[in-house]
Amino acid sequence: MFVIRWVLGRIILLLNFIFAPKKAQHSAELQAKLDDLTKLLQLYQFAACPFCVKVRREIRRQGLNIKLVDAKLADNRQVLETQGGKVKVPCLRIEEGKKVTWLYESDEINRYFNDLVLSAK
Ligand SMILES: N[C@@H](CCC(=O)N[C@@H](CS)C(=O)NCC(=O)O)C(=O)O
Repeated sequence: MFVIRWVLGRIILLLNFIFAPKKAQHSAELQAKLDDLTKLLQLYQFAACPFCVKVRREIRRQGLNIKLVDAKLADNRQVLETQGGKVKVPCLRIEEGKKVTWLYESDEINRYFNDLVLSAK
């Protein structure tokens, strides 16, 4: 089972590499605005998880710079579990002032990024 999952994971990564979406090119002004809006966001993820790949592709498509956190690492995994509530990826950590929100579900995260880019334009 582990071997099958490992092989499938490598295939996903290879296909993602070959068919990488085009990264959006924004004006310097818009990019600076987006970088400011996203500087406190962190995406907890696994490299070869298909749902994480889906979100990373959207990040690239939207031309965003989001910090990726490897949830396979024990320390990060524990933070995700204790603060987010469950070990499920992708999960977006959103820090706004003193408030921290943990957003699960790839579709929700992609919608969040979409809305963020629209609001910055
Ligand atoms: N519906 C979720 C599916 C996420 C999902 O199943 N992620 C898997 C990794 S590919 C996971 O975190 N599994 C660990 C677990 O469920 O404990 C999404 O679209 O984000």
